[in-house]
Amino acid sequence: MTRLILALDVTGRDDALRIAGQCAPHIDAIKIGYPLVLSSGLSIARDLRSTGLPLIADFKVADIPNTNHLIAGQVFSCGFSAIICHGFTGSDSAEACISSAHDHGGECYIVAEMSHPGAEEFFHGGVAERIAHLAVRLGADGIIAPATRPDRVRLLREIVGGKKIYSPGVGAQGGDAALLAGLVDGIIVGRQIYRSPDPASAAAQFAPLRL
Ligand code: OMP
Repeated sequence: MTRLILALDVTGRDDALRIAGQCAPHIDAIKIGYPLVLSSGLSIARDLRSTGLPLIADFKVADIPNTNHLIAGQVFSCGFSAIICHGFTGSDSAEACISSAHDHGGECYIVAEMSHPGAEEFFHGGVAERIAHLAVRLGADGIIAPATRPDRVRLLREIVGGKKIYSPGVGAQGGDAALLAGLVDGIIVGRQIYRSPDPASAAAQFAPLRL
């Protein structure tokens, strides 16, 4: 089964709650980050908990260990079940997020390679592979890897083995969900769903992946 994670990057509380409510039967988790939290406040996380779905905090945390620890503590005290952090900051910073997540009974995902074209400038040449190894070594719950480059996901899968891979970049960024089926544990989809005139139907189109 490949999970469907809705990237709820809208910038209004009402839109967020409406779209989340409509999509809830067709998705497995909701990911929120700066666009929604900066526009609506962190309390939106509490409101979204009424969907009953796991909430993933995508703040791509990338600071010194102490600051990472403080950020992760706030995230988990708001009821999130997982946090996404960067790995390029090094093992001590990543470890601060992982240990905070686990102390709160949550999960931590490390960005191994990003999905946009510019990601190739720094994540290629061995960096993504090193970050994936770091995620394994530190006991992260999984990695983020690009749906826009299934060949890279395949390579990173060899490194992380049975750890989870969540993959953004389907739809608006050009990634094809069918190429990820069986390869990743979840696809992260934003605009293709929340910009649709019928978000529930747009989410329901991914139903075959979730079987
Ligand atoms: P759409 O391109 O609208 O489907 O949204 C993709 C979502 O995944 C957005 O919330 C991005 O911030 C996020 N994302 C990426 O697109 N690429 C990455 O490499 C990593 C992420 C992420 O960590 O979720």
